[in-house]
Amino acid sequence: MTATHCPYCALQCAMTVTPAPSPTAVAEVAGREFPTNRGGLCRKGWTSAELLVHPERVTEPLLRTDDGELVAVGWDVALARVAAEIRRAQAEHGKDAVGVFGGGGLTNEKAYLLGKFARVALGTSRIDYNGRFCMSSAAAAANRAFGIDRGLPFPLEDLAAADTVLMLGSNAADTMPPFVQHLAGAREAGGLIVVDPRRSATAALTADGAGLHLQPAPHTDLVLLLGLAHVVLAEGLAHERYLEERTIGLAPVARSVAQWWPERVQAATGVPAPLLRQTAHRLAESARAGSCYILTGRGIEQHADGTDTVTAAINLALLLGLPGSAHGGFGTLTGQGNGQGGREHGQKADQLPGYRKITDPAARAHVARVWGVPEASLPGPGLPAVELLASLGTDDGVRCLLVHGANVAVSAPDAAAVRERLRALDFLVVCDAFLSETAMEADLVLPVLQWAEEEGTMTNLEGRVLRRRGAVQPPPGARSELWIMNRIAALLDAPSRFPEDPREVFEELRAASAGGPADYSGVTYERLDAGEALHWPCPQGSPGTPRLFTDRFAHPDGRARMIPVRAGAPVTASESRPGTFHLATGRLLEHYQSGAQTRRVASLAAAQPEARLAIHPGPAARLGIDDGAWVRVRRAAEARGSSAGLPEVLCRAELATAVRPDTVFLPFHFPGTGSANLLTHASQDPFSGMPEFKTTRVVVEPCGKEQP
Ligand SMILES: Nc1nc2c(c(=O)[nH]1)N[C@H]1C(S)=C(S)[C@@H](COP(=O)(O)OP(=O)(O)OC[C@H]3O[C@@H](n4cnc5c(=O)[nH]c(N)nc54)[C@H](O)[C@@H]3O)O[C@H]1N2
Ligand SMILES: Nc1nc2c(c(=O)[nH]1)N[C@H]1C(S)=C(S)[C@@H](COP(=O)(O)OP(=O)(O)OC[C@H]3O[C@@H](n4cnc5c(=O)[nH]c(N)nc54)[C@H](O)[C@@H]3O)O[C@H]1N2
Ligand code: SF4
Ligand SMILES: [Mo]
Repeated sequence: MTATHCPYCALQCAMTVTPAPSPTAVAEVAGREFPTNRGGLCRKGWTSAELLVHPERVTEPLLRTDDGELVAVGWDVALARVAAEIRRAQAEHGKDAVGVFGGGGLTNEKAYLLGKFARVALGTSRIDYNGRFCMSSAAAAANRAFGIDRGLPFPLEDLAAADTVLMLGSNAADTMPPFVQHLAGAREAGGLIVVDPRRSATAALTADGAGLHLQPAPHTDLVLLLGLAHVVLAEGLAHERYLEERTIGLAPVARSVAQWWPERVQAATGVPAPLLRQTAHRLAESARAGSCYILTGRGIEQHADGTDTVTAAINLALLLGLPGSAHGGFGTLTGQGNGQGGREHGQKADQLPGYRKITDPAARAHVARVWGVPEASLPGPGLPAVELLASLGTDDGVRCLLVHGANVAVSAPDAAAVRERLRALDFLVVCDAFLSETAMEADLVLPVLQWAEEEGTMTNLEGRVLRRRGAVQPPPGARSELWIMNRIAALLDAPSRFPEDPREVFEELRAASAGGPADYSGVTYERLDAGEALHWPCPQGSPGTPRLFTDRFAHPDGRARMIPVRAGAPVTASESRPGTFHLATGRLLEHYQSGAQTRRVASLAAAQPEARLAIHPGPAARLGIDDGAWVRVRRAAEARGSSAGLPEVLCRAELATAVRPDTVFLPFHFPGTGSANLLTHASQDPFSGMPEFKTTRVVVEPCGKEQP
């Protein structure tokens, strides 16, 4: 029996894995006592070991033949081919013709080595990762307000004291089920307030006096938050001493919210003015006399103005005196298993290890010293994910791409265009344990280890570093990604070291991160194995930092920045044309992300076999759409003209009063004609590079009972 953590989300529930007597049988998983999950697991965690011995697992390198088939080849052939393709692309088109796309599910060791591999072995600036689609808006907002970005700057257990928790665009009841335990106090006190256009499972937790559900039109949260700030200021509810002592920038923020009185906010969002006032008063009362937390999720972040929306949420929290105080706080619920650590160690286009900036000369000098390479040899910042993907196969773009831990063919915005770009590459290498939809496009698939077969560390949503441990033997043909990078670096005659032992990589990561914002130099495998709870920053000899901001924020003057933000174009909550809706996308409890993993787990696939468009019974009846009928969904902008050849979604409808009459909801876990990202578009947040995932104007048409 080995103590480790779940492979999937950022809650990183603690579990034990007990190998089965036969190597082809499924290992046994059980929940383990830990402060975040308290022994609980969700259905994905319970079934996670099934994938270790899944018949569809890739166990040999697969190379595409001239006939388009993927055939098994030996590792020597596979790696020699990768090195040859890298050399060829770079000889013909320059260093930046080779790109790397990483993932927020990689261990810290793999994420760190991947960033080093790109900059040192490949000499390319073109590296980014799927976390760009996840936490980037929240990260950008936290960095500019607090000077540092750690999703939760406090341990989850602190929520036990809360009598009010405002959850903005997070459906944790489905996306992190064991997290719901931490809301017990707030629900008992009637103070769980959920902002979601949908009556999500989390919004339903507010029933029976447990709290309030605010149901704004999609993409109107910025106005809603400006309105809450307006009430707090106009009704004298702000924490004046805190603002005076710990922040700068109140005056311009106060001016910017003056125009958003509750009745005007009601007109823009659909949230009744009295409910807005009640919410502001509740937050302020518990900030003063109880304990109040504000948490954000992807619902308010995955927008083209996501950074500004999170900034508005931070401004509200600062007005109430919450961040860093003993009576509450502000935080963001990180998503992927190592979403936090994955954004600290250098797989992001603009970063070096330790959450350092690649443009900062001191940071470059430090990291170059640790790596033993000249500072001038380190490339500058690359392109954020959307732009990186758009550059694939273009004349001056990336010609050869290596993918580690992402399934962009399903999960990137405007997925049909992304697939075209993948096909335009000269050579695509995908490291995965399964033939994901992206791997299906590859010229070469390299089979990698899964979570229970490797050692390493993960950093959970609280910034706490955890040990991932090998519990079962991997299949003979699969290799660790550290080994793969080591071998390719050797074939390329790369300078510096690319250790294949995770512990050695971690030792180097400690040195590279030392002195940076995310300082891991005091974290060791020994301390973690001894059960110490280490939250970064954790310099040498430090006990770690479970709570940030208790005395100061991370800006040089110690103060948080209040930054005025404005709502964009006027937003209307009403359905403008029959059949036209806001499309909101998101998650189901049973499936994880692109579904490459969970669609292969029989019990999860049986519970949610296909994409279904949730639509309110009112508009459905007007359009003649019955429950279970097939519908065609197109982007509204394109539905007006001729749409021949343009992407569209075909899937079944599911009548649901949980969605607003002006909104439809589609999960993004499915490929093929039900793939939500055929409809999303790649317009980006200017600060974070986050695409607009959460709202697209679409037209829905019935197509009858039979599959068209
Ligand atoms: N089951 C499951 N769990 C997961 C994952 C998974 O794929 N499946 N993925 C993990 C990852 S990487 C992440 S990032 C997290 C994500 O966790 P969440 O942020 O909880 O997940 P989402 O379902 O993307 O979005 C949350 C809610 O946002 C709402 N929403 C949509 N548009 C808007 C809007 O304009 N305003 C507001 N206020 N809300 C809106 C949706 O209705 C949805 O209920 O989950 C993690 N856990
Ligand atoms: N419309 C819409 N689109 C979205 C979102 C949304 O809410 N709406 N959410 C976005 C968010 S928040 C996220 S995080 C992204 C996630 O999007 P994806 O990148 O698609 O995430 P996964 O499905 O987790 O893909 C991970 C892949 O890596 C493999 N894998 C797992 N572990 C490892 C490993 O250690 N090494 C390697 N090499 N491979 C591994 C898995 O088998 C899988 O194929 O999707 C984004 N896309
Ligand atoms: S909540 Fe997240 S970490 Fe916990 S069992 Fe489910 S998927 Fe795994
Ligand atoms: Mo995510």
